[in-house]
Amino acid sequence: MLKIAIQKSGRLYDQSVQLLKECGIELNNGNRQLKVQAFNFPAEAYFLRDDDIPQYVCDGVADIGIVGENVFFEKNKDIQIVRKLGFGRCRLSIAVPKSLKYSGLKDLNGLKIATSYTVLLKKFLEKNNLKAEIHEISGSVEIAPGIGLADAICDLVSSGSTLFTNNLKEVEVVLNSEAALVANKNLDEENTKILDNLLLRIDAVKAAKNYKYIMMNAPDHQLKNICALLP
Ligand code: PRT
Ligand code: ZN
Repeated sequence: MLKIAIQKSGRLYDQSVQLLKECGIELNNGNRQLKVQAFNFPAEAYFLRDDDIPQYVCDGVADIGIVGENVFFEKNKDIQIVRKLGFGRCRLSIAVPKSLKYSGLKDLNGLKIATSYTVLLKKFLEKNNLKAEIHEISGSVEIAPGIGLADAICDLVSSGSTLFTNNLKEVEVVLNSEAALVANKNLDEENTKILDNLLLRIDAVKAAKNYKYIMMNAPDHQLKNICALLP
């Protein structure tokens, strides 16, 4: 029985459950239980906070899980990414007040940067030989400069509208991220087989989506050529 950890609510929940469904794995989580047995696949899902998933997978409480790469790299546990999943795309970026003149990385020296991603920010600063102060906060990072708590922030960005409404501008990308399937490194033989089966299904779902995308976007005159290439 493969134990799969999924975010219990939030941005990754819907697409995680949808992906499993497309793989033929139905979870009836109508009552939002913590643990749900799949109908038609030897798996059960655990619904957890995304931040806890790397630890649970590392400890073997869950065998695999779906988390953002941002969480995977920040938590830095001894687990592995076995597939990137193509949803939940965002970037971890440094942003400064719009009014601040920014001409390059060296302008970050001496700034106080608010973030929940202290591990990733520290690595980025070290890699670029920068001396900035990291101020850890757990939520509403984007308001930190406006209330005088910090000079800059390092937070997740997708559309950019949160930065815009808080009078901030994105100046450096620390990490590009998407949802990923992570796995314990010591699965037993039975669970390795079940995971291999799941990966085959995920790859088939992805291939079908790519194919549909090509078919929908190809100009008519090219469709004939594409069809000729199909098995
Ligand atoms: O309760 P739990 O701890 O499980 O959830 P959470 O509140 O920590 O996470 P959640 O549900 O907000 O995000 C889960 C994952 O979705 C993240 O770890 C990322 O991998 C991914 N993701 C993708 C995002 C975003 N896009 C995103 N835009 N996570 C957060 N945001 C936030 C960001 O922090 C900022 O506040 O959205 C705001 C910016 O969005 P834009 O569109 O205004 O730029
Ligand atoms: Zn979280």
